[in-house]
Amino acid sequence: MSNMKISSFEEYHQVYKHSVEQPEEFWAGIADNFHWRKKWDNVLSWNFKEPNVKWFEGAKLNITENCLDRHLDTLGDKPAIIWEPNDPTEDHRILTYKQLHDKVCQFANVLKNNGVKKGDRICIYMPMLPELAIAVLACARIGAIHSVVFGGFSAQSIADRIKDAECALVITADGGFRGTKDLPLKSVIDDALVQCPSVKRVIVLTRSRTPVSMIKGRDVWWEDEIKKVETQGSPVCPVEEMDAEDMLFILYTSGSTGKPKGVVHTCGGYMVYAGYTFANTFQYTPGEVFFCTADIGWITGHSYIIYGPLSQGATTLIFEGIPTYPDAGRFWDIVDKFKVNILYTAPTAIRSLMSFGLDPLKDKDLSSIKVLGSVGEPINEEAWHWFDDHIGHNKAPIVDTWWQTENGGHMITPIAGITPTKPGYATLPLPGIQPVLVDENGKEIEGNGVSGNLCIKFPWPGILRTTYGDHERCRLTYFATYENMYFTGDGCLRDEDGYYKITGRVDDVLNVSGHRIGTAEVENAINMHSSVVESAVVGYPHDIKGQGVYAFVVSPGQHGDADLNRKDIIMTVQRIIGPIAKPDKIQFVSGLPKTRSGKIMRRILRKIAEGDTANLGDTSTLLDPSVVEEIKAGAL
Ligand code: 7RM
Repeated sequence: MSNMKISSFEEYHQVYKHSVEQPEEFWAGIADNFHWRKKWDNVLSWNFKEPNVKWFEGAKLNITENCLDRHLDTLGDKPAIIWEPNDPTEDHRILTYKQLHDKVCQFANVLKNNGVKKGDRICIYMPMLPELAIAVLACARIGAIHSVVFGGFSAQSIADRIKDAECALVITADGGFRGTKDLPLKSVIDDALVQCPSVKRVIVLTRSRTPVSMIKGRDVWWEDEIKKVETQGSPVCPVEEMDAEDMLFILYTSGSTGKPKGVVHTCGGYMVYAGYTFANTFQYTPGEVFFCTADIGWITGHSYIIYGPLSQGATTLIFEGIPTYPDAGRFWDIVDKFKVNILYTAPTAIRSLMSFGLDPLKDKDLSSIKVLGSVGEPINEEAWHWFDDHIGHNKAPIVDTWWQTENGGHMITPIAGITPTKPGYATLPLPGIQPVLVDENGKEIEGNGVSGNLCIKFPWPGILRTTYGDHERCRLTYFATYENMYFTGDGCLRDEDGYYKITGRVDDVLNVSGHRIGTAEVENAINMHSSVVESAVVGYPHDIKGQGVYAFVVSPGQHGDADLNRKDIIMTVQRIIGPIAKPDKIQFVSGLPKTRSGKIMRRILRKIAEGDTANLGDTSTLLDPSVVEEIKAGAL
């Protein structure tokens, strides 16, 4: 399994060169580190025009055989999952590889008993429990396609995702705990399902034992279903033999239009890429404890809580709660308690914890930490240094990993202890990844000390294959802007040494606390409020969240005062999308700055939201330049 790991900077250069000159040979060598029921006939066939990308065609595998079965002989009694509850006084749980294997088999049999077949889509809406990982792996084991929806999404968002994928079954829990909050998960699902006739069955795990309605013929308890398969005898569930290019999962993500896209990953390529990047970036060695603080509802959780670590026989830590509960020392308590060796978190969490000062670090033993990781958004230098000084004690390399839902795994990142780090920089591409910077005309910008739009010019095994149910949308979003390239939507700088620094999105996508949110999505939600005529949403720099959501809203027929109307609009966004998209600032305006052709000039609104009203640039093409003065005067 460790044949994939690069062990020196010199080797990095050699391997990188090989990966560009002989990509098929390179990736076949990586793929040889996994268990295939049948090897591939062809490593790669591709064109970015349609697009049509196929990795390891003809190969047969099951990702859970790679994550579970193949480790049983050597690691059966070693911990696969360590689970830490929200409430520190509740007991933690440890599942060995053997126990996890048995539980996945059991629940896979539950799914089969409930009529689930290969290719069916299953929506999972659960708290951060081992059972969430079990549900995901059970789907993968029988060839069902999981679509995990993050717990912070509303009933409406869940319904949209269930309908888009035509899910047949939902897996949820009665409720969940996060900090001081009780999340009413089943109740949210009940609201969503009013709109979803495709769902015939809901499996409900007990966690919070908040009262829930259980509809006869539709809703069943997880524990009852487990009892049924237990009485049926054998806990084994043979794996479904999957084609490398069969779908593994759908994960919805925001883009510049109003409707989230269902990013599709397939079995073979995704497995290879999640495992390869996990092993290399973090330089994981057997026995280490790996703690990724992301939620399994995001791609980071899919690749670096579940599939990456388990495919490499690692011990992965799942934390149910939040960094600040019961206090801002919680992460450090967990590191201390389980002797965490690798901690992978987000800049927004680091900035939030920084704001509590060094008190929460007192008496916490962080000496187990060997590697630190950052993901989700650009990390500012102040946060980078705080992480380095106070958490890593200047001894743990920080891997600033740049990648996207669509990429499946790390793309541009330091390799811990092997390649150099640089504060604020994702640094160098992993072997197999060919980044390019392009100008507005799609011309490649060569040399160093340059910046442009970041594209990737050659496929890698973890690239998305399509957007569910709408291949044309996949082509238009990622492959049509620049010919023969995958367009990331990110701006990027390549410094004099050839190191990459991601500067942020160049499209209408915000990154709020590491969550991707489309401005059009938020505008649609705001516009659903009865008093609103139109709105424009932009991002502004926010000390903790990275970006905050600033909404300019035309709302003539208000009920009550402006403050109440603001709260009504926020409630509307919470209902339509979920709490993660709530505007931080709402400014009521009498009109939006538009060009004569009716296009909103967001550039001007962005400047005003940033507080940079001194140089708004050319406003002469505006239909009514006077609205700009009004908006400037009322800026929040
Ligand atoms: C993993 C994840 C993707 C977007 C991406 C970037 C931003 C992610 C970094 C980063 C700077 C990083 N997937 N982003 N990681 N920007 N440095 N290390 O977050 O699909 O949810 O978001 O996040 O803009 O395009 S995602």
